[in-house]
Amino acid sequence: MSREQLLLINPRITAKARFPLSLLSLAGALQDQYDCHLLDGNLERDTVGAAQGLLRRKPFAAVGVTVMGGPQVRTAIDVSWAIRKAAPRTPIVWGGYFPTLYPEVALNAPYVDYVIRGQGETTFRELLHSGGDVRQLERIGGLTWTREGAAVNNPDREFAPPGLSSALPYELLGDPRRYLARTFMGRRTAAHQAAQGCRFRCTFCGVAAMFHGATALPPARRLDQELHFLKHTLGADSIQFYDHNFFDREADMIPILEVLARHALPWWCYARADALLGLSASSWALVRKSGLRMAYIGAESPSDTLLKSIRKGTRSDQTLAVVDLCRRQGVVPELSFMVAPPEDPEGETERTFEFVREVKRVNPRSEIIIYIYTPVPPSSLPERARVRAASKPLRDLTGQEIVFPRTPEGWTQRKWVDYACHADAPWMTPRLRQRIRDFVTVLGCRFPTVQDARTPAWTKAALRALAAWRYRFRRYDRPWELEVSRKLIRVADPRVTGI
Ligand code: B12
Ligand code: SF4
Repeated sequence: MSREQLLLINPRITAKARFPLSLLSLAGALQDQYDCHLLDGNLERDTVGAAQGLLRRKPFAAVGVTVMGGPQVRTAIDVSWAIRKAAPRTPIVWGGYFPTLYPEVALNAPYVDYVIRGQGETTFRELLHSGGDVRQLERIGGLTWTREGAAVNNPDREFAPPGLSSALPYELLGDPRRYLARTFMGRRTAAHQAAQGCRFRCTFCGVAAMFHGATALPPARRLDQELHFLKHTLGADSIQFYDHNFFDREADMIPILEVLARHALPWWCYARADALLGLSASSWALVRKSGLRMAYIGAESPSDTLLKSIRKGTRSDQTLAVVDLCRRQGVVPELSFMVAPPEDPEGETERTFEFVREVKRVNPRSEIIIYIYTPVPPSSLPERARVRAASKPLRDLTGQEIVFPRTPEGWTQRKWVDYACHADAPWMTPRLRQRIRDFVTVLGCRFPTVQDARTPAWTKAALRALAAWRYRFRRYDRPWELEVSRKLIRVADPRVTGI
């Protein structure tokens, strides 16, 4: 009997293609029963044409599309429409962060038949097995579907550790070496995710909405095999770990750090200040040996009240302590801050700027990423936080309650793309927007990022010198000379490129 075919698509989001891990994870879990075809829009510029070509050649049991809020919603719509037209009876399934956070919005489109919330492997398999039978659909955890014209959100699926029996099916990508990229860490950096989930539930974070405070670390042996493959078979010379929060409980981390220390591939990861501060000297020795180059730490805010209200679980003194610790351990801390929250956008932003200066005093090598605070929808929050958020609806500058788009098309409008990318919010004044832009420009020129491997050292030195007086005297406003220089040099922005 011939096997059924599945088409899995990563619509275009960037020209800097990294392993499409969501598609690889799904294919790895489903390929025992289905022939999986992966289409990565980051490499295949004509994703629509390629998808239509595949659908003309053979019938597919379903098409799965991974969608992240922001610029990917547009390309996901385009490819889904094209599939609907080319093969109207083929079910189209959306999964990933956008449909998980906004399931009813995603389903509110003629080219989306099912939405899978959270981890996709088991839900997708059960959906494929159901054959669309209503009684079976009702029982599938994590599925959002349509019954008699109305959206039905089945209960969430329990978190499950990812399948560990087989390695990711890199061979489905054609030549996987195309995904190794030049970064500040090496000439052939590979992207990898070792653990799944995060045990914290910060209320502003899409990861908490996806995993509900659960996490699973990989067995050390499995990580060893994966790194061995990436290093020796593919030739990777450094690793960017996509784990939501790499450092979990120390006792569980030691075998993992030992594996990393053995492979000694320079690496980058997301981490929390409290976890790094809590590591013992012997674990830090392993971290140093392993070659950790940079840790991306969500500092979020200098305000302990705000940190408490978003359930971050860390304090501003820990942020300062961790940048100092990183300095001593030879790791670059990359701190992200969320400015302009709706309660006090201007005040909080100015306080953050001052705090950033303090961070730079403690450790000038700290990298700083400034985002705008744009909360996730209340419906994705745990019960108590949901009630609190719903009682204080977000308002725009005129005091009107903010109405979020109800269709995927609505989320492609510039202002909502910016909202999803934490680049703008409806409660910000034009003056504040400009102020943040100016500060980021001055800071970025005064302290050029080490992640920009392209710009020559002498150019960075020139930018530094040009920006020095503005930074010193806090003259951030209208740094036109820096903007012109940066445009000429085309400096990279880590907020967008993700190293
Ligand atoms: C790689 C990455 C990117 C890449 C693009 C990846 C791509 N699609 O080609 C780049 C760097 C371009 C990127 C950009 C952005 N990203 Co991004 N990104 C990631 C990262 C680090 C890894 C994604 C990944 O591969 N995960 C590993 C796989 C295995 O997990 P997964 O994707 O979640 O897939 C599982 C489920 O989601 C589900 N699933 C996913 N897709 C599908 C599809 C189907 C059909 C089904 C059934 C199930 C399913 O099943 C999978 C297996 O269980 C994540 C963090 C993370 N660790 O996930 C952030 C993350 C997804 N990004 C995020 C964001 C916000 C962005 C931006 C929109 C904004 C920003 N400022 O960063 C930008 C866009 C900026 C711009 N202007 O382009 C947030 C999303 C949170 C949210 N609120 O939506 C995350 C979680 C980072 C974070 N901690 O905040 N990103
Ligand atoms: S902000 Fe970090 S620690 Fe908090 S839930 Fe998200 S990934 Fe976890």
